Amino acid sequence: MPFHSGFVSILGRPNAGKSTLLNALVGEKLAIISPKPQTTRNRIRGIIHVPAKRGSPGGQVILVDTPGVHKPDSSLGRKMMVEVRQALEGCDLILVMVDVTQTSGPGAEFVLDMARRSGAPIFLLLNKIDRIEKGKLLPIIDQWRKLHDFREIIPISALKRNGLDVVLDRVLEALPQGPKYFPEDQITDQPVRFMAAEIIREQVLRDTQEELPYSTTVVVDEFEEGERLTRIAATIYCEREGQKGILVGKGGQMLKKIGTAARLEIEKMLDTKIFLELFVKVRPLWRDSREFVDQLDWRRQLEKLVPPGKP
Ligand SMILES: Nc1nc2c(ncn2[C@@H]2O[C@H](COP(=O)(O)OP(=O)(O)O)[C@@H](O)[C@H]2O)c(=O)[nH]1
Ligand SMILES: [Mg+2]
Repeated sequence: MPFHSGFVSILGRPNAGKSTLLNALVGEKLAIISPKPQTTRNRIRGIIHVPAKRGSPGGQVILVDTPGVHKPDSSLGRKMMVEVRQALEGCDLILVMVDVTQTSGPGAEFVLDMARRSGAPIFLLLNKIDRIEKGKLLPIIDQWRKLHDFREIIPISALKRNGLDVVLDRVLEALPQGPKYFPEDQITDQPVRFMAAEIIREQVLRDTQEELPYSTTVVVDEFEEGERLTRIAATIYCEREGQKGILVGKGGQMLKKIGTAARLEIEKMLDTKIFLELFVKVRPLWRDSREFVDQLDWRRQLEKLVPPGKP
């Protein structure tokens, strides 16, 4: 078998387990995870280098995690859906992922329609099988089979890492012959400063409830790599004074808790000591500001630093 490679987009409703699958297949934490819907806001590439085996030169899978498919009601939501569509453009294969503990409704059909329109072959991944009895799986498979003639239907548990070898094998088989798109030491295209911002946001998601997780975003303002220490200054934006009060907490306790947990995670990721400074700012209705939401896009931030076409 010659070297196979290509772009594979994971598509599904919020909370299906898409980011968990990306992290499990790449073997590194590239995307933040939470039980709260709309945790992922950008498309995230993870690169899987499949080593050569006897008789096969291996391959490369560029897996693209996407925000959950939903009806947007803000500029942020619309931007997230643009990210989803961009991930589908020109991809070689789509993994439609569903949570088998949820009943499939119009939302699921909408996801399937989006996948169909892209024209790429579609796998169906039935996720979270660790949460249902074995006997319940067959009827679910039958029900989906009626909706579309999937190239493959694979039951998995992204969390328990069940069925993932099968997914990777089948994905590689389905991909065309192709080049090594990325060098072997690269596992993502995300800049580390964006990953640091995401790790801070993950802590915010963990420690806050109700509207706050959805009303916050994190921007890394400074990222200075020193010999012994990397200094990071970041701002957590929220929409109202009351939210700022919660994020800072009594005597600054909440912010300290978020900062400490985030620092430890970033230290693990970068394998260096971190000095992390966190600020909280109120920016009313930022989710409805197209300009602000556009500024958050790290791909755009990079374009500003390096104009397209320039090395
Ligand atoms: N029980 C179980 N939970 C899972 C599985 N995969 C993901 N989850 C959980 O589902 C929630 C959403 O996961 P996430 O990957 O963020 O979903 P996404 O919104 O599709 O990216 C998290 O709490 C995960 O731990 C699975 O296979 N089994
Ligand atoms: Mg996600």
